Amino acid sequence: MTERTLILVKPDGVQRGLSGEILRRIEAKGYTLVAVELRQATPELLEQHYAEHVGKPFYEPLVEFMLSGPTLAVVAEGERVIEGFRSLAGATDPTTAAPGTIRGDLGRQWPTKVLQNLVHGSDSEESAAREISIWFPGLA
Ligand code: IDP
Ligand code: MG
Repeated sequence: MTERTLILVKPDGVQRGLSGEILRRIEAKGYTLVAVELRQATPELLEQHYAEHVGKPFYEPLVEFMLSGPTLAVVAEGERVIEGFRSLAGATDPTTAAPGTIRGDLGRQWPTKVLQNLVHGSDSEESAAREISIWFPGLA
């Protein structure tokens, strides 16, 4: 099967009306949308999704931020899409993310404890399989 990744337009992106622009960039790059669904996250789902960050200083602010509004959950497909979407997204810190990337072009620092950086993308094949099964159990 062709590689798949889990992408989230986080609540800041949805609230700012950037869902369409972000989907446009994924499609313009040539990846295929397999699933797109507007969802309200729950604390239980986020604890699974962000398992690697539980206990870190930014974990509680991260969960609060991710609960602040709906998230657009996306599965995209294509050769090397995991690496390719991370490249489209740019670095974690939106202030220094390269121009041309989603975070670099559309994101900035806000006076919040957690970095609001518009998107999530799986970082490995293992994470992608795990995260797709969390957000879209029917696709796994
Ligand atoms: P990633 O989203 O680029 O993969 P991760 O290290 O997996 O970055 O962190 C998950 C999310 O937690 C980030 O996207 C960002 O919203 C937030 N975050 C990560 N590191 C920090 C930090 O040092 N301070 C505040 N928020 C952070
Ligand atoms: Mg990550």
